[in-house]
Amino acid sequence: MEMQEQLRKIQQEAAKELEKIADKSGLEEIRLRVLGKKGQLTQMLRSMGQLPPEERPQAGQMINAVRTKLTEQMDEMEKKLREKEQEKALEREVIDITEPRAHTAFGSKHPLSLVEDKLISIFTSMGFDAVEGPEVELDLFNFELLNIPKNHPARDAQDTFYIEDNIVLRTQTSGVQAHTMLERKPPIRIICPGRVYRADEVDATHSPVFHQMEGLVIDKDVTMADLKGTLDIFAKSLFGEDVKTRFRPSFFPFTEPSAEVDLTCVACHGKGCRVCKGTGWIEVLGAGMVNPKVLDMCGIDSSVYGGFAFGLGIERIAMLHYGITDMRLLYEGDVRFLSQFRED
Ligand code: 2U9
Repeated sequence: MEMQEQLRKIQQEAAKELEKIADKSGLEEIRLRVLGKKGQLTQMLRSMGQLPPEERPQAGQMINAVRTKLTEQMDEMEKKLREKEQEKALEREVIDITEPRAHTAFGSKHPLSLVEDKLISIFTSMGFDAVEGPEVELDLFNFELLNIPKNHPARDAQDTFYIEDNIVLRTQTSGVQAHTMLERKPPIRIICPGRVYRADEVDATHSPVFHQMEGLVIDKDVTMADLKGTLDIFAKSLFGEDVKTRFRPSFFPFTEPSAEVDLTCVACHGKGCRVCKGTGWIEVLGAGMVNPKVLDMCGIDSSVYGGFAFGLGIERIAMLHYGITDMRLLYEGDVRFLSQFRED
């Protein structure tokens, strides 16, 4: 077969095959068969030696022209294949931003933590420091320094969990205030939130473990009006501007005089309802002027300094605030209950 004819055939066949190939490996196969070391064109170049010398340059030119043309076509095809592959990859990786996301369960703060945070925020904004202390406490700090004498019923094992003869699970956070008075000089303005323990049976309003926040202010010239004013601001910040406070005489060993502090009912605003048992008032705090005996025992000169103290149960505030009627819900960890308190 004449060389020209042969070249034309190689080119035509290669072009035809190129149109049909689907991927890179197909392309490489043709490249190898036509342009490779043992390929058709390479072999033709080699066999040029058999031609008469005068025909060789022209033959070489013709072969190289075909080679150039085929190389171009193959490169072109390679480019097309690469583009196609990229398109396919983009299609595969496309993200449907309208697709609903997988369900994610978000956690939420416990209602007691939410209330404790709120109480801390109200009092720190009035200049109080939040202070914490040990839950396992010496008799000295839990009772003695608070003027709760040896024969007092609160000390009874019926009411208090004893670890040893003179070590208890604290029944109130007051020990933290006693520690602070022995460590710091007045003026002292602190709140002490935390877990406390009492030997109570579990029911809708009692738990052997609950949470308290107590407050203490020690300075010169502190009066009961300061106590009343502080608790007024507290009550309004917590439950709203229209809330009023009412003091009723009471008794605590660590304060004298002492008072039980009522707020106008959060549910009926004082009209009378089931929550306040028709009275329009709900008992929320205990409070009083710090007993001078307590001041002196805690290293503060009661002839120079005076102060007030108060205490509240965090569970009680949480139940009033959220309308929870059974305290046990606060300890059961049921997510159906807890997830209602998401704040976002
Ligand atoms: C020191 C001096 C005085 C803390 C106070 C109360 C009144 C009070 C109760 C409220 C409900 C405890 O959670 S509750 O059961 N607390 O009524 N607590 S005055 O007085 C102190 C504390 C420490 C050194």
